[in-house]
Amino acid sequence: DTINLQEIHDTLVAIAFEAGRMILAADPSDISTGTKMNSADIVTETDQAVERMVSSRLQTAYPSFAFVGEETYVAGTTHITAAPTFIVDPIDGTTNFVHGFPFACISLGFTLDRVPTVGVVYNPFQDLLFTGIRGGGSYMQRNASHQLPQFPPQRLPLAGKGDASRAPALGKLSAALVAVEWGSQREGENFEVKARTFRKLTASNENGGAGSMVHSLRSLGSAALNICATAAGQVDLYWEGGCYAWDVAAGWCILAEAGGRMVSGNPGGWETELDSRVYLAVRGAAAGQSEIVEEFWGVIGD
Ligand code: LIP
Repeated sequence: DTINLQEIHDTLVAIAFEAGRMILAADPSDISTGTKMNSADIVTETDQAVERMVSSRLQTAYPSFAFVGEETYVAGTTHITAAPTFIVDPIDGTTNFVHGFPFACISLGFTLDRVPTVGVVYNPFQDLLFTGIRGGGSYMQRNASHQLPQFPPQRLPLAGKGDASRAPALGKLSAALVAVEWGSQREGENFEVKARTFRKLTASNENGGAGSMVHSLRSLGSAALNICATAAGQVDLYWEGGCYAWDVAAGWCILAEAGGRMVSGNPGGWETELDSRVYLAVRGAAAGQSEIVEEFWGVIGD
């Protein structure tokens, strides 16, 4: 059987809009059912309800495909294989959702041979949709669920941010806007590396700091939206150590189709895997961006 990627894309977009309606209808003030690792690692009943809806829709539409979801993942037991697989984060940005900070999304990825092949990321608070199909480009659409003719999908990267088919110039690290996240891991060496890296990226060179002094750091609170912002060219880089495949699978396809690249957040990892946990997303065609990536790896490695 040949797999119809456009049909999968359309199915995922319809599911994303349904999930968006559930997320907007939920009351974030009284839905916290508990935490996972610590008080910064939050899960809500809405995360679980959205994942149940998504998995039942996908099970009906594509009964033979595998499904990996954040809320039903079992460490050590759930594996991403070469099979056609949906990789789903029902709410990426749960902390934002709980606080009513309007940056949260549903992230729906589809992989073939472990390669991100379709990606749909939808922020219902902004009605903002990002989509990508491998080989077919990636797009951003405003007022997406209303399908207003004055808001057609815009090809990524956005105008003025390069051309996905060429290698657009991306300056030095010191001219970059960089997305980072604190994540939910708040102790030990993992925390120290984050704190040290953020400091080195922002410290002024003039005062004897070892930093590259980027333009600034941004933490949107959603890995998937950070990757989409990188694909659009709204930020130049996004670094995080501690994500899972469901945080990145959809965005990965969207970024690659915008001419960007996911590499390892650890120095030297030009080739990286969906479940490597430590990522650096880079906008622009990867071939032209080795300098800024090496510069960033230098900051981590110091
Ligand atoms: C979270 C991300 C957040 C990131 C965390 C985690 P959740 O996902 O969106 O930006 O820092 O590592 O992945 O728990 O909201 O789905």
